[in-house]
Formats: sequence, C-alpha cells, structure tokens
Amino acid sequence: KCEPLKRVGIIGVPFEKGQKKYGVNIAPAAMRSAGLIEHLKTIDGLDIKDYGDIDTTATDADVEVDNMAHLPQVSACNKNLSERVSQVLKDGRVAVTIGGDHSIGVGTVDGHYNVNQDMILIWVDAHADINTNKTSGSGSVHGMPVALLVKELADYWPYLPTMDWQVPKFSIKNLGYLGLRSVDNYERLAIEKYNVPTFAMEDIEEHGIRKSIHHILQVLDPEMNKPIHVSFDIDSLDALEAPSTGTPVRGGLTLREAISLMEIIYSTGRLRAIDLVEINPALGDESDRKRTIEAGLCVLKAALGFSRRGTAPRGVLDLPVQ
Ligand code: 4U7
Ligand code: MN
Ligand code: MN
Ligand code: MN
Repeated sequence: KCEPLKRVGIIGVPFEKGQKKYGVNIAPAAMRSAGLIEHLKTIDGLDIKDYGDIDTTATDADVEVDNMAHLPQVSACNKNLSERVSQVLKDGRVAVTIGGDHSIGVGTVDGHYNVNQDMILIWVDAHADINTNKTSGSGSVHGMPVALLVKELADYWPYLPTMDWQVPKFSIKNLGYLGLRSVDNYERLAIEKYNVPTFAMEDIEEHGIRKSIHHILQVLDPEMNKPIHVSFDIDSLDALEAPSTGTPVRGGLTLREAISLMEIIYSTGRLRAIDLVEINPALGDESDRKRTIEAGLCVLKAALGFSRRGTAPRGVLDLPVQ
C-alpha cells in the first residue's frame, strides 16, 4: 500500500468553448476567490503549488468539422493543458485541474498518459461523454472527450484538423464510469461493446458508493499499483447539491457519497490527477452558486486527504497545560 502524495499542483482552465452556455470559464477565478488554495492549505502536511491558468485565448482557425463546434480552440487549449499536466506530474505533484467545461478532459488525460502509461481513468459524471461527432446530438465537444481519448474509437472519427498533436493512445480497457444517469443510445452501445465497468445511479443505489468504487478499482487494477486519474464532472452530483452547472440532471450523487468516494480514492495513495469541471458560477442565483462552489471544494479536499474525523496536531501527545 503506498503513501498518498502530499504535493499538489493547481491548474486553472478558464475554457468554455466545449459547450454553449456562458460562464463555465469563470469557474477557476470563482474557485480561487472562494479560497481554493486557503482551503487546501488547511489539510495537514499538504504542499501546494499554483501553476496559474492555461492560455485559452486561441481564436477559431478556419476549420470546419461536421457537428463539432470550435474544434481549433478546443484543440489549442487542450494542447497547452496536456503539456502543463505532464509538467506538474514530472514535478512530483498531483495534478489538480479546475475547468472549464469537460472538453478539457482531453488535455488532462493526454498529459497524464504521456507521463504514466499505466494510468487508469475514473470518469465521475451524469453523462458518459463518449459521443463522436456522428453520434452527438449537440455538436458540443464536452460530450466527446472520452471518445477522442480512447484508441479503440480512433477509426470512428474523421480526420480532425488541428488535433495532430493528440494521438489517441489510452485504452478503453482502463476506463470506468460512476454516476451515470443520462446516457445517449450510441454511448450505451459503446459501453456495452467494450464492457466498460460502469456504476450508473441504479447500480450505486444497489451496491452503495463504497462497493461501487472498490469494484471498479478491482476490475481496472487488480494488483492495486496503477496511478489513478479522476475526471470529476460536478453534474455527477445531484442538481440539488450542485445547481450551477450547464447540464444538470436530478437524481444524482449526494455530496456525502462524492466525499466518501474521494476519501476512498485518496486512501489508495495512488491518485495522481483530478479534474473538477463544469462548475458554472453564472447559472442560478447567489445561493446556487455558493452551494455549487462549496460542493466542489469539499470534493477536492476529500480527494487530497482532508479527514472528516479531524486531525490531531502532529508530534504532539497531550493537550497544552496552563
Ligand atoms: B458533460 C450530451 F446529448 N450527451 O453529447 C451531449 F445529452 O461534460 C450531454 O458531461 C453532454 O457535462 C454533457 O451533448 C457533457 C447530451
Ligand atoms: Mn462531463
Ligand atoms: Mn456531465
Ligand atoms: Mn455538464
């Protein structure tokens, strides 16, 4: 059993072009001003380095791919992000990426894979995000990142101009899903065709969150020694827990389930990258916004070792005397 890494690197990705609503790009700033770094600093022994925000200012090149909006911008942002994630990991830190919409999962997973070829990926989401431009009903890339990443689906894409930097190398055999409850027909076909270990909400209902994550980890990594990447879409949480998000779905995870999930993953000592995406502070009212950001902070803290039981002061054996 390995000891959790106590060094983390924070990356902000103010990117919104993978979907259509305004505001998901302001999440990194909103999380920072809600005290992201200060909150994480309360975790015992954690060494935090802020790598700042990714440059997301690329303009749309003259490229049109059918039913795939803003591909050049998505591509440019993810290329920068992939390099940054690799750098953070090479610095010996857990890569904590704050999106941005979920199209940025392409960059985080690509960057992680380039450093750890044996990584496994846990996609925590209401949605499966495994549409191609042929199967997508929206044309929004935040519903496509998994399909772009996995090598088994490479032949289902047309040539994608500007994406030459990203060769799909990650195998779908190393992917698991948690929290699903809004899955498109062809997405379900892909999950069944490749037998992706999936705990949709009804499965979590049946087995509980602890057995669900333990089962996925057992299937993906029976030897229990592979680096773990968690891509956490805030809409995996119930819409009551996290209302400020672009594609909310009722009937999702409670915050307690998400915290429990993250505590278990932390306790493996193998968490190397976590994405927190799809928080949109521009949606809903002030209380929605606050609730959603707070939920995001709780999820990150649990993933990075915060204990709900509390932590006694280190090296101290007794209460202070008068
Ligand atoms: B998210 C959807 F059709 N499947 O492809 C699509 F329902 O990153 C939703 O998980 C995608 O929030 C949601 O547009 C993307 C739709
Ligand atoms: Mn998603
Ligand atoms: Mn989602
Ligand atoms: Mn969403």
